Amino acid sequence: MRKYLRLGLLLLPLLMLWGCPPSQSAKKMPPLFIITNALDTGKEPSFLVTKDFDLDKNLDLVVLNSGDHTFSYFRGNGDGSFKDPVVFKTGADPICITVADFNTDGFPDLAELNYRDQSVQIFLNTGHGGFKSMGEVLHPGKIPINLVAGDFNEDGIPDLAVSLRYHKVAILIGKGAGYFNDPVTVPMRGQPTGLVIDDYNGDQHTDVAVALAGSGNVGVQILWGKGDGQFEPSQLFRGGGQPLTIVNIDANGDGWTDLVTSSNSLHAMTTVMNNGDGTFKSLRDFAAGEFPKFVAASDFDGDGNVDLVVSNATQDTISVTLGRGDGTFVYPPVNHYVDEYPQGIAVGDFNKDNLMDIAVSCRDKNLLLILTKKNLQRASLPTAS
Ligand SMILES: [Ca+2]
Ligand SMILES: [Ca+2]
Ligand SMILES: [Ca+2]
Ligand SMILES: [Ca+2]
Repeated sequence: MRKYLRLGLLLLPLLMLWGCPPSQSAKKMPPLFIITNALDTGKEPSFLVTKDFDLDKNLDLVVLNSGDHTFSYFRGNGDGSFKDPVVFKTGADPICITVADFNTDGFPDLAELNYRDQSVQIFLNTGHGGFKSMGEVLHPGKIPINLVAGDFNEDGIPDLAVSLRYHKVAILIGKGAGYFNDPVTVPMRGQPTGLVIDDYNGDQHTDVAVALAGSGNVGVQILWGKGDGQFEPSQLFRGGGQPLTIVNIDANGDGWTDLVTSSNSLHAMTTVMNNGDGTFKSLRDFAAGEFPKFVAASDFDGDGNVDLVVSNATQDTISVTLGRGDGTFVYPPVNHYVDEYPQGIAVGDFNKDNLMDIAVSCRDKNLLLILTKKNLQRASLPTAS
């Protein structure tokens, strides 16, 4: 029985391909990036963040190794290469990480979510090329899924918002020095998955945008921040079929932050436009690759319009979808073959050529790949004067 099930799962993508032949006009686009570095990680690397953690002006990387309950910290050399990683032990099944300076010493710290332990752990940046786990383990609530940091009560200390499977978002107010108050929950109209922060209504208070997926209501809900750590949940907005990932993007350049969600099971992405009056309008879904896992936004071709990069887990590709600047995106996306089961994506200028690069974790090969700009790389090198 199991064997047939597995066979069925293998055939499923094929059947889906037969079911939806690519459109005749869809021509192949030349890749924008090439793989210029491959770094060894721990087991099953997943979620990935980039930041200059040691303040040497070179971007660094932190990747969660979900398979061996650790994270790897790679310090950047500023030329697209990285030092050998330092590895830190997490709780069981780390799946998500957020960066903020929790003890306000100037060095960015980490908050990391452990799915099986249903816990959040804080790792303070020692400033000497490492992190130190806070002894205290936070318990935000039952089945935490995702987390994000922001200063919700405007006291200068970062706070946390954690999505909980059973229709809640937990808010943990930071007390400084890496400590937090007990969680306070806000009820949601569906099962929250991904969440991001920004000021979506221009009242200078940080809000939280939450994707809702699962068996009940689906879409996007905003938690309007009041500036004192409390939130007012918005109505439910349409925001994709089963949105699991959500990113901020000003898709039409009007200064209001819009959202893009990706629906992993439906191979679709959705732009959710911010009307600027506290409401949002979702545009027609557009195609992603197979099983889009993580999404990041940046202007990759330098035309001033924000583009998207998506990891297509079962296709072993990442695709760059170019933005038109009006909330819509060019079809087909530009595909780049990476390695097996790409997951986490981070975007930054790792080699300091003023062009955006991409880092992607490949789960089944325990690799972190660095992709840099293909053609312009040489030409943009500074010339001797
Ligand atoms: Ca650095
Ligand atoms: Ca710090
Ligand atoms: Ca705060
Ligand atoms: Ca606001």
